[in-house]
Amino acid sequence: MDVPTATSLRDIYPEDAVPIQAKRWEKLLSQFKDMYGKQAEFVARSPGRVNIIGEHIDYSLYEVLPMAITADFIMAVAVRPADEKPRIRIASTQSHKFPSREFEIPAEGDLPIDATEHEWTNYFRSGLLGVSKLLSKKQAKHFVSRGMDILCEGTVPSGGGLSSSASFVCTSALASLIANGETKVNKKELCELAIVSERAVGVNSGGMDQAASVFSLRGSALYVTFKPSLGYTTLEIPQTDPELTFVTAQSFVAADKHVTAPVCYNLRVVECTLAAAFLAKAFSLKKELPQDSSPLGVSLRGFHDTYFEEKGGIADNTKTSVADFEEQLTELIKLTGDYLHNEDGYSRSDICALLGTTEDELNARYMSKFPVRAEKFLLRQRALHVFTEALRVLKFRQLLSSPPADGKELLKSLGDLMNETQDSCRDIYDCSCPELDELCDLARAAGACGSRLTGAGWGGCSVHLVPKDKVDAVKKAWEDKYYRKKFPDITAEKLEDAVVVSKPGSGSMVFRVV
Ligand code: NG1
Ligand code: MG
Repeated sequence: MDVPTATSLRDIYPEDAVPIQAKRWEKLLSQFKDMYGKQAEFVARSPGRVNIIGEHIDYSLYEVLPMAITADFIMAVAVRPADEKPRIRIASTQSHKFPSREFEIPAEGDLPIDATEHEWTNYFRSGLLGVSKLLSKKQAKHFVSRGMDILCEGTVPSGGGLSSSASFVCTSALASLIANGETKVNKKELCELAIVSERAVGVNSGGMDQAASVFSLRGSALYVTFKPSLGYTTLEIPQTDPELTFVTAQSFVAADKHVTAPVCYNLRVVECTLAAAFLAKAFSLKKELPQDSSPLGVSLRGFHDTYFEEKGGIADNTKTSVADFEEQLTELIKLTGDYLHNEDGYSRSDICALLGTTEDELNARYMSKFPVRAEKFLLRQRALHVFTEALRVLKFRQLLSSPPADGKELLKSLGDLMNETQDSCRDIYDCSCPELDELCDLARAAGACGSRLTGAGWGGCSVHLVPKDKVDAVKKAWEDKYYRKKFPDITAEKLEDAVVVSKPGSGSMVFRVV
C-alpha cells in the first residue's frame, strides 16, 4: 500500500483537532514563504506513537501493539533546481532550539552522520541517507539528485517516550523520496528504510516506532509483526460501557537515550541477543541462529523458531496457531527459568566459555557498532521479560479481537496485562524509574485499570487504561500529588501538555500544496 496523499486536513486529523492544525499549517507555510521567497510544494507528515503493550520486544522480533497519536512532525518542502549540485537548507519553526543548517549532498550519496554529536539534523540526514541507499539500489544509477528547502515543526515532545525521533526520521525519508521523484511511496519500503536509517543516529532500535508512525490508520490500534517480515494488522478498539480510554502522562524525567544508550537501551539489545546465542548453545541447536532483521542480526525470536522447528519438525513457525504459539512461549519461559539460572548475571568470560569464543570475538560480534558498558549481563531476567511480554501481547490482542461481553471484565483483563508489563519492566527489565512507578501507582489508586511506562522507559512517558468516567479523577491525582508537588512552578500550559487522552491517529501522509 502507498502512503496516501491528503487533500484536506480532515484526512489527517480528527475533526476536533482540525481548526488548531489549520492555523499551525498556515503559519508553517507562510513562514516558509517568508524564509525562502517561494511557496512550499508539499508537506510530509508522520505522527508520534504510544505503545499500548509490547515493550522492549520489537528488537527481539516479537509482535507489538502501538497506536499513532495526533502529535506529529510536519515538513514543508520546495525542491531545488535540477541543474545545481544538490543542497539542503533546513530550518525549524523552533529556531532557538534547532538552528538552521545548510549543506551539500555529496555526489556519491554518502552523507556523513556523526552519532557521537547531538545534532538535531542527524535525524533528517539519517532519513535522507536511507533514501539515497534505496534509490541507488533501485535505480542502479543516481543517489539523491535533488536538493530541498525545508521548514519543519514537531509537536511530539522530544525525549518524552512518544517517538519524536521516529516521526522526524519517517517524515524526512518520505519528503526525500517525494523530492527525488518517487511520487508513489510504498509504506512498507518507507518503514523498512526508516527503521534501518534511525540506527545511524546511535541507538540500536527495533522497528515499532517507525511501523506505528507509517502504517497507522485513524481509529485503530496496530498489531505489528516483524517475522517472517515487517507487516501489520489493524485492531479496532472495542466499544465498552464505560468507554475505555488511553491516557498518557509525562514524567518530565528526560530520557536521553543517546547519553544513556551504552548502559540502558543498547545494553538491553546486546543482553537479549546474547541470551539468544546462549540459549541456542545450551540447547545444542543443530542449526545456527538464522540471520534476521534484528539490530544485531540474530534474536530471541530466531532462537524460538529454530528451537521448535528442530524439536517438532515445524517447517515455518510463523504459521503456528495462536494456541500453539502461547504454548511455545510458556515452554520457553520455563526453560529460561531452568537453564539461565544465574540471577546475578553472566560475565563476559562466563559467556565466552559457553559460546566457545574469545572476549575479543565476543566484543567484535556484539558490542563493536555501539559499545556498551557492563560487568554482568542479566540474560535470565532479560529473556524472561521478553518471553512473558510476548505472551501478554498475544493475550491483549485476543481480548481486543474477541472481547468478553461484559465491558468491565474486558477493562480489567486488559488493565491487568498492562500492570504486569509495568512490574516486569520495573523488576526484571530494569527500565522504569521511581517517577514512572509513582505515576502508575497514583493512577491505579484513582481508578485506572492498567498503568505502565510506554516507549523505552528510564523516564519519558506512561500510558494508562482508564474508564472514561474516571479520567478526571486520575488527572486530578496526578496534578495534586505529582506535578504540583514535584514542579511547584509548573505553568498551566505545561500541565495541559503533560496529560493527553490519546485517540488512535493516522500514519504518514503527503499533502500537495501546489
Ligand atoms: P523510544 O525511546 O520511546 O523512542 C524505543 C525504541 C523502540 C522500542 C522501545 C521499547 C527507538 C527509535 N525506539 O522507543 O524500537 O524498542 O524503545 O519498546 O529507539
Ligand atoms: Mg525515539
